[in-house]
Amino acid sequence: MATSKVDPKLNETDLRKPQKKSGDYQGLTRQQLVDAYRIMFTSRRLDDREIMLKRQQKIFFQISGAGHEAITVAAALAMKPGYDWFFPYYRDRALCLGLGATPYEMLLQGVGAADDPSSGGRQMPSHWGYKRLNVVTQSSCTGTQILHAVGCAEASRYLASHPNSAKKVGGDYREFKDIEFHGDEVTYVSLGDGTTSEGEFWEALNAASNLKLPLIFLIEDNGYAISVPVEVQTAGGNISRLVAGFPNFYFEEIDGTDPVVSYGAMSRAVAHCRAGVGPAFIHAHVIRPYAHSFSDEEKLYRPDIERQRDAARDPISRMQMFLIREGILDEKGINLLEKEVDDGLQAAVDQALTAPLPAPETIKQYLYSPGLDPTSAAFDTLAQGSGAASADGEGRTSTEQAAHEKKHAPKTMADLINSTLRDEMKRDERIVMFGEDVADCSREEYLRQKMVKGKGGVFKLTAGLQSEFGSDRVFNSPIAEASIVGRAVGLAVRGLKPVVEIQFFDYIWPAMMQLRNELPVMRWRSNNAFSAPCVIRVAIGGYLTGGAIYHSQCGESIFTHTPGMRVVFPCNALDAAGLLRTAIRCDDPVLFLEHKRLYRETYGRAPYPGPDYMIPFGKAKVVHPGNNVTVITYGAVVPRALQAAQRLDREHGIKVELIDLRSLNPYDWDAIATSVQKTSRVIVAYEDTLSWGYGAEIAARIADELFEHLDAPVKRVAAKDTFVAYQPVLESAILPQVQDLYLAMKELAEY
Ligand SMILES: Cc1ncc(C[n+]2csc(CCOP(=O)(O)OP(=O)(O)O)c2C)c(N)n1
Ligand SMILES: [Mg+2]
Repeated sequence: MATSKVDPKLNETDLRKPQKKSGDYQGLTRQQLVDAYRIMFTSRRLDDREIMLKRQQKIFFQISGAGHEAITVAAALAMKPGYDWFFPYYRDRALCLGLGATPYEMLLQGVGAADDPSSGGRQMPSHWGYKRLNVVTQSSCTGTQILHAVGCAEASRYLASHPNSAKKVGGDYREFKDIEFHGDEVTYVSLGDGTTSEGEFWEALNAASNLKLPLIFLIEDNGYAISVPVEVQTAGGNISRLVAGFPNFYFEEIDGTDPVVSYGAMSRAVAHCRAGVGPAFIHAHVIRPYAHSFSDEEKLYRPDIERQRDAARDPISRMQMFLIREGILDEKGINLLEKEVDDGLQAAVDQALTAPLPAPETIKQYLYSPGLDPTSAAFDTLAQGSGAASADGEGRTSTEQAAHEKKHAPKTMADLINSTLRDEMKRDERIVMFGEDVADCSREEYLRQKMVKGKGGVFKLTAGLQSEFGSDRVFNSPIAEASIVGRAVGLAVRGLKPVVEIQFFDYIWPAMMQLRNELPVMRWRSNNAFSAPCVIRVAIGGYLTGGAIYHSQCGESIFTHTPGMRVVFPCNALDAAGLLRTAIRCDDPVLFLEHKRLYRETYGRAPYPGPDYMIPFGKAKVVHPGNNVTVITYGAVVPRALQAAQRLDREHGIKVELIDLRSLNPYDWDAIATSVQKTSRVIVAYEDTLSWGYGAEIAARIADELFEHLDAPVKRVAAKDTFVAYQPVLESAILPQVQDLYLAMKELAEY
């Protein structure tokens, strides 16, 4: 770990000057040029070898970096592996070779070998990920990586100004998250021309520009996205023209098939970013001499004439001719180099084809942290003051007594979430918080001059945190949900702990790609080389009388259906505090669902449980003991089911065992099974729409594993299969009410 300062001698004008002096090859030595050619040629030949292997069905997919070798090898030469950070895409074979990945390692991914360093046989080839080189695991989704790169660049900035946060600490996720950083490190992200159409690209540009991040965007424009030409993707056909208005950027548009030109541009981009003055955008025009992938037949949409035009710019032959023309290598030298490459590749292929395959028993390995289990006893602590006789006020002065009473007064769920966040931020400098409106006030001077009190969230859950911990730890984000989650992924990959907020569950959907395909998959797909433990807090749910369709949604089962994601859903203040702390300290991504209706409810208030109170995931709570009917539920249905159960007891002496699951993935099967074995009758009740919901899984498992213990059919009580309407009469008819629960319980008890 080291930090270094920005070079004060560098200024904008110097940085922008092209250093073109004939013969100096933009600062590259003759040896570096030969090395560059070796890498480019290796990259192309490796693509050719893989294509052959695919034809022979020895590997199962192929996508090439052909035509992109010059700009990507230039990027490798201009940057530092294991120091800078890389978020490449599938065409970046030459980048990875240039940084130090070997052909053998790449072939291991092709065959899906156990020792494939990128994924252990879990991802397609060309899905790079090399921990030692800071090449971060990537998915197949076009564009998701751009937001990770933004988060990574933000982490660089944050760590430089909070160096102590990088210290290793035992007892929580930090034990498993080593942080290394350098004050002037630069992040690289690449993408194709077609991918610039993704919203995530624009969200990333906006953030990088606004925050002046040390981040290089490399657009590898080969003119096509599979079969769709660039003028269909990009208004006017040229992305450089569209992005030119973003402030703080260093821009260049270049011929990316020329390695020397490419190196010059990449070096200037790196210098701009290292100087800390803002991001860079290199738009490199390249070619795509092969089809999109092995599965694509490009003759269907590209005539020969186009391909011939491209062939004249092929970076491999251009570089070869350049080396000969400049007298750097003669034909003999070229032949020798190429033979060496071919021989090396043959050996690598032979070795990769006999590499051991991953064992089927390992399929679930690394869905979650292997180091820290949030269901374990380490996360089971007592609430402060619990069990002690706190009512005894003897010997206190009246002021002390008032303070004592205030401290021990019951707090709402909103209060205790706020105090948990505060306590954790105090304890752990790696925590950063952002989201829409989470800051007290973005215009800090208003706070400083005490002109305003500050907002701190639309529900005020983060109130006061910016004022206490600073604007680089708690800040507002643009209204861009994908970017909230995507940036969190990038920060978490670097070892920080983002605790971000999605303002309303109803608006989580723009982040769905990140929540489904990135956040919970990082660890599994990289075979534990990377992970992104962070907390996504989401205000969820209805019963608001007037919340309507877009402020009442649930939908938790969509996320419990995603392996790798922890999902918790507390229903009272104490559980919210205990589970949130576990969420923050654990080493997995957690979706933390906060019911809006319960934020300030009288039900479930509790005194402040202290700064270390934790509840392990996967532990249900029996809210009301009974032996006639089991009701399994969570969230805002808990207090409603409790009312129904109490009434049933009062009126009919029927004893309902009410179980609050509290965490939905993992969930407490033992508690369910124990209760069902006792009562033989079970209802699963939840606020979301009935069909295909969380209850379906629980009901199916009960039917499967507890069938012989049942005396009645498994019932569900849930919302009607429609949207939540605005008019309270409709809302009441749609969401499950106390009366619905009461009737279902009674009916089942009498079955
Ligand atoms: C979000 C998403 N949509 C669609 C795809 C399918 N797909 C894979 S590559 C690709 C084209 C990408 O084109 P471009 O960004 O120009 O990169 P190139 O392959 O040309 O280098 C598409 C549509 C995907 N992987 N991800
Ligand atoms: Mg393209």
